[in-house]
Amino acid sequence: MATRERRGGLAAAVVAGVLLALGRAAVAAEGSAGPHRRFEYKYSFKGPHLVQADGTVPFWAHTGNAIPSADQIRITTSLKSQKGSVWTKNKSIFEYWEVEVTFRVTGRGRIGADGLAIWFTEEQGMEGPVFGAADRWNGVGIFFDSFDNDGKKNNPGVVVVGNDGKLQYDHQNDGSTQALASCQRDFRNKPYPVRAKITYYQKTLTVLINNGFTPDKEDYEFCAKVEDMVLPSQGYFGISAATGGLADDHDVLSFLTFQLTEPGKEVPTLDAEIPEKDKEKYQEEFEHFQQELDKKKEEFQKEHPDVQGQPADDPFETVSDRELRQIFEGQNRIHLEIKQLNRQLDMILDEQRRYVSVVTEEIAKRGSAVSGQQGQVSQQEIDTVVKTQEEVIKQVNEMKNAMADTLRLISGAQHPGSAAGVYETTQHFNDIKEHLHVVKRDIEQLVQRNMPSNEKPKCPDLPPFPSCLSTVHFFIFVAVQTVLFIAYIMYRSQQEAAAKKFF
Ligand SMILES: [Ca+2]
Ligand SMILES: [Ca+2]
Repeated sequence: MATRERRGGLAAAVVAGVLLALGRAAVAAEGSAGPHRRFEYKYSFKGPHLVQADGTVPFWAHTGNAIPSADQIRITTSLKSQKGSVWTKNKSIFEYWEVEVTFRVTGRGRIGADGLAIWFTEEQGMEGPVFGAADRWNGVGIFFDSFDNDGKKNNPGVVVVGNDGKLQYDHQNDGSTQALASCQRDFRNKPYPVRAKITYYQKTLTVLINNGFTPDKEDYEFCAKVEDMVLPSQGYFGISAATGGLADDHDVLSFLTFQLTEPGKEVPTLDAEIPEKDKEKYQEEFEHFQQELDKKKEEFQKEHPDVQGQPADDPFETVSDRELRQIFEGQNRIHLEIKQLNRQLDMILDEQRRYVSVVTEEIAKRGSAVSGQQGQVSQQEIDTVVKTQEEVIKQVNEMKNAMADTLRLISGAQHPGSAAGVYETTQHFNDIKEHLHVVKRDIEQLVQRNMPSNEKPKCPDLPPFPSCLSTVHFFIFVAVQTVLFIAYIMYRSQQEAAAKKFF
């Protein structure tokens, strides 16, 4: 009982240790690499009160067919040849940034057009031929291209195109000749809004896409990455869309911008902007407040001596407290990971279910559309299949028999004293018997030859043979044969014994 408890304790300690290590690793990873991220409300929009009374969006300018409403901006409606765009009114003044754009591209057609573009450019590209925005831009455009202009069956897709202000967009090839990176994603008609997270940090542009299959906002997948990318240090954020002969609704639900700063290069906070004099005043006030609070605390403790040492008052955590907290955090992380895996599994299952239903439908359709002739063909096919199967079974049976024979032989070899051995011994006996018979016959013949044909054999009367064979000779011969035989048998049994050692 005691050992079991100790073992249980040991296991718990090991688990705790692993979790602790995980927690520490996570904390370390978080602390070292991540940039400082600050929300920039002047470069963002989001519902539910997106539009002002005069129909404009604060800090944003919209053009073309774009229609802002309370909870989204419809950049184009699903009508032919529409163009629209929305741009920040001010240039950003930060080097690195991250934008999270939530949008929906919906249309009744199996194919839609033209697509949607997210921009960071030196100038606002208010109107033009590139997804509703101006060509020859200086900066980067991330294009969600619905329509397959070059017929390579790679749309809808996401393409990143950089431009220094001189390049003309290769519309006929879906920008594939100019793409810095791309990925194929179907972003049209999804159950939940599609999300794009575009990060420009340390000269690397990364595009992550949330496919809109789940309501989980953080369910991003990697799409594209461009390294050593030089973008204008200041620029406008924008989003544009266009329709052609085919048309989709292009709705943007939110555009959130964050400023990214490298660790150690944090932006001057409000602290630095406060004048030194005010700062001193605030500091004084704060200290005064602190003293008051301490006094009150002491008074309270005097009045209630039984309520002592509340943990909330303790600003330091003990080693065990910290470890417990880290274990808790590690567990939370594991829990989240498991949840994510579960979600991915659900998605895969969902896809599979859809494939199965599509295949079933297809089969059903074919079954109903096809005439009896096709039915005969399928009957023939079934017959062929049955025949092949019978053939296979026959061959398998043959193989089985051959296998059984082989097995029998092997077992015979493994037990040489049994059937095969007995058979061989009998054969030898017979051989010897035959030999003996032959010898006997020869002797008889010899005897007869040495006798005169007319005389009756009178064995005792005959003078002793000077010939080659006498009775003594005969017996010696038989004795030699017997000795040889016994020797053979002994040799054989020895060999068997030796062979058995190997089995
Ligand atoms: Ca296209
Ligand atoms: Ca294409």
